[in-house]
Amino acid sequence: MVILLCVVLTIIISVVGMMAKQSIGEASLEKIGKIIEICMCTDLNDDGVVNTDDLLIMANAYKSHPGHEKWNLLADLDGNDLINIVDLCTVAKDYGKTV
Ligand SMILES: [Ca+2]
Ligand SMILES: [Ca+2]
Repeated sequence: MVILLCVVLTIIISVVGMMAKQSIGEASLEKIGKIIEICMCTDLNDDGVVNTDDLLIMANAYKSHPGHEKWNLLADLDGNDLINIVDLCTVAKDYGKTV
């Protein structure tokens, strides 16, 4: 579900980007794309920064699946119904990024 949302957002960003290139600069479009990517995916607590709080959310849900008491849909970044190393590495990759 999260992956589908990210894909849809990526498509929207691409379309909007093509339409908006004439009115705003290339650097601004890149920044907007990064903001949306961070907001929707790896900034799990939506506080504007990817940091240890997000990693803690991931750690609390680690090895969980739908129906498990620690399941957290937000932490399943690749949408495979399992919180695992792939999801953890995705957050780690963005560590320190801010909106
Ligand atoms: Ca965060
Ligand atoms: Ca996953």
